[in-house]
Amino acid sequence: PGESLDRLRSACEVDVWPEATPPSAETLREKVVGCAGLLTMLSDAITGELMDVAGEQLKVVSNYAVGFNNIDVDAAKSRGISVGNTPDVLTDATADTAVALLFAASRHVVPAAKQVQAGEWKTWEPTGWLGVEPGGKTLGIIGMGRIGKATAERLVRGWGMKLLYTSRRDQSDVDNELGGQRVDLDTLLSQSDFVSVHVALNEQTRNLLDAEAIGRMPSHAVLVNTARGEIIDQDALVDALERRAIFAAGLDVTTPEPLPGDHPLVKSPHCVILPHIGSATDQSRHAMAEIAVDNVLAGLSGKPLRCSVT
Ligand code: 8YV
Repeated sequence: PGESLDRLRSACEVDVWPEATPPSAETLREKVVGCAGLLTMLSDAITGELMDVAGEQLKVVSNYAVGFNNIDVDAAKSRGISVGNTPDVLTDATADTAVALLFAASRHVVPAAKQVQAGEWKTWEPTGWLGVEPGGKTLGIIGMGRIGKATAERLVRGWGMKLLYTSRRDQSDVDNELGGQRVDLDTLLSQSDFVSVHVALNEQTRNLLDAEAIGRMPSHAVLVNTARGEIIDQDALVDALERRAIFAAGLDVTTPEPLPGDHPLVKSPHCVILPHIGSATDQSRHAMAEIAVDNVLAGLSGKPLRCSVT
């Protein structure tokens, strides 16, 4: 957003990538040479090699996102480069998106609305567009971090859902405040009616939901992912949806992004896909930009970042 960019411009020389589509890896290599700071997005792969291509003056990489799986953080650390992200300010917007996807997928919102738009709605049908209801059912949250907890709060308080979750650590606040129960992934998948994914992408979570894991879900289950596409084995998801082995899926993230228009998930009437808009509110994106700029400016002056992951 413009104001944040103006603030950056008033403090340093800024070269902005002008196109909507991200630069190729080769263009990125050319662009980073001589930069002291990089303000990056998820689509920019910031490897150790790229840091070396940039040069020794590179002091900070500031990601315009809370996730930072596009950055080799260990390589940055070993080169004394600070890495920043934008947590907290997008928690509510992303949790809202998870809830929106859960309802959209559960109630056929997208194909039903498309039918109306196409002028194909002929009559009210007693058994047309039948969906599933979350009220009082079991919600499984995979990854009880900030966004997982905000999603659980909405659905437990608003819809009286029972809560199961996976987490690397004990979270007594979640158990006390939301009646949550920490379980292993297999238990969560087999006992939840609705599952929402909120883990960061790393080597432990890549393909966490593979064919075997998805196979544990009941056939009425709805799966939502606002985290990273790579956490779900997409071929296994296509197969499960085609066989109606789960009811529906709602995805804000896919592999790759964007998915080609003829991909079976895009074509599936049982899958709602959004173009990675989890944090896309005016409020969140402005707040994220402010943190990203603060992180660049702190890094350039050798100060601790406002939000650091190193
Ligand atoms: C960003 C996100 O908009 O913050 C994240 O991790 O996935 C989104 O909020 C996206 O990553 C663009 O960089």
